[in-house]
Amino acid sequence: MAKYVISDIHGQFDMFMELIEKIGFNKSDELYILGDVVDRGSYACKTLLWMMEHDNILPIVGNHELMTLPCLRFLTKEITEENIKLIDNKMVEKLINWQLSGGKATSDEFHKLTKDKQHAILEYLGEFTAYEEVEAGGKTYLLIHGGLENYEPGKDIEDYTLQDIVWSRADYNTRYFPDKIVVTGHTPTQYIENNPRPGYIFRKNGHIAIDCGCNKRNGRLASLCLDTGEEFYSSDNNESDYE
Ligand SMILES: [Mn+2]
Repeated sequence: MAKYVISDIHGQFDMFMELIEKIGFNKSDELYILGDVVDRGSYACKTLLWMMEHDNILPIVGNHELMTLPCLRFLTKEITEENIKLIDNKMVEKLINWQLSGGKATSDEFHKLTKDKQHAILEYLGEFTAYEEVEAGGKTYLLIHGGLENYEPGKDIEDYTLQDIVWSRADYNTRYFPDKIVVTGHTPTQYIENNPRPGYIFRKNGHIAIDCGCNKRNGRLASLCLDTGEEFYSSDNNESDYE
């Protein structure tokens, strides 16, 4: 039995399946998904439906889930007088932001599904947790999507807001906890300054960054085994960049 992490799948179902095979994922393993399953790529719903069938997959929320869930909930409402009143500026702004962030792919796929599957996906997205803390290979790992905005040494993880955890960028120059390694997605390692291996897993100062930019041309999806530190990669993305 082993514990694995994967982050920022962004609708790349084939890369996800490739990694699942590479790590030999089975029933006794645990796989933590660090958010941003949805948007940009074409198969976010297919990925979510596959994840839902495995109760040893533990999803953590990313900023794209935070954008997607209220929009999909809104778009599945019937057009009634009461629901039309919900179309205020805030809702319109949410829909626009989501569309600008690659939401169209998710929305298009979602609306081809049966009502039952749509309902199951909305429910599942609502169950993603803010963070997970796990022990593996004699180490303690804190798994979050983004970073720790408003960081203070000794501050308990419970005292950060969801916005702090999900939307901010990790500060790789700051060791957040003396006794814990923080594993994050959200920032493709291609964008980390002075990274000697852009597009591959990055480790520094008690940080491990695992988003290897699978939606980018020449990017890939990564998985890390927390027990052994072994890295696994999908094949490279040969399609055009998604930004
Ligand atoms: Mn993100």
